[in-house]
Formats: sequence, structure tokens, C-alpha cells
Amino acid sequence: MSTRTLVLCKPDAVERGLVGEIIRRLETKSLRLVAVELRQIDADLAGKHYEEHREKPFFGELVAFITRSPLVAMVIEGGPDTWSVVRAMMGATNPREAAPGTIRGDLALETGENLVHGSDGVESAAREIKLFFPEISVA
Ligand code: D4T
Repeated sequence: MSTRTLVLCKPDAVERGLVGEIIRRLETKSLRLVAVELRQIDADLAGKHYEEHREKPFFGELVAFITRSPLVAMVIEGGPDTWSVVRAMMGATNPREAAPGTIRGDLALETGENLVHGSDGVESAAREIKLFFPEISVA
């Protein structure tokens, strides 16, 4: 059974021209693209997406960052644990601590500009796919 997950190439990835590199890495791993969209999200969607961080001190900066210019939202599939494979390929949240070979470890330096988002479990993948792509099946 193949499961699906949401991946965002965040505004910094689009600004830096790294979307192709990120998709190349995912596709080279044999993950498949199910949906892709370039869009600038508003604060309402950003708040829903980052609901778990609403009370955190960095929430305002996070929303300002994720809404500042277009991002590329994607639904990815490939095997029973797609979200986990993608998270491993992304590396640690803080790119300074992310292992070499990971997207953040190779391409980023700051937590506030860490290029990619990947759902952190099956339930959050389903919730986030519905938020960004209501017309796409979550599994
Ligand atoms: P996302 O959700 O963007 O895939 O990142 P992670 O899953 O790896 O990390 P997270 O949910 O803990 O953080 C969400 C988002 O907030 C930014 N952030 C995080 C920040 O700006 N300052 C911080 O101190 C933390 C912990 C980076 C990612």
C-alpha cells in the first residue's frame, strides 16, 4: 500500500531557485509526484497549517516567512511510510544540525529559512493534504 504526504518547497526555496533540486532528490529516491502547485498562501491558510505552533514565540515570524512569496506545494507518494522517508531526506529542523546528504544539511543554514516542510505523520499528512489540495485523495 502506498501512502501520501504533503511537501512544501518554502518561499526561500523558490526564491533561491532550488525547487528543481528538491524535486530531483525526491524523484531520484523513486518517490512520485501526485500534485504540484506554485502559490502564495495567505495568513489564514498559514495559521491553519501551523496550528500547533500558534502559541509559540516564533509563530508571527513563521507566518510572515511562509506567506512572503510563492511556495511550491506537492503531494508525494511512494510506499507505506512516505512521510517518514521524506522527513529523513529533509534533515533536522535546524539546518546547522542537519546531516550532510539531507536537503537542509546540504542547502540551508537557518531554522527560519529551512527550505522544505514535510508532514510529520500519517494523520498530519491527511490533514495537510486536505488543506492544500482538497480535491486530492489522501491515500
Ligand atoms: P516544518 O513544520 O516546517 O516541516 O518543520 P519541522 O517539522 O522540521 O519543525 P517544526 O514543526 O518544529 O517547526 C516548524 C517551522 O517553524 C520554524 N521554526 C521552528 C522557527 O522559526 N524557530 C524555531 O525555534 C523552531 C523550533 C521552522 C520550521
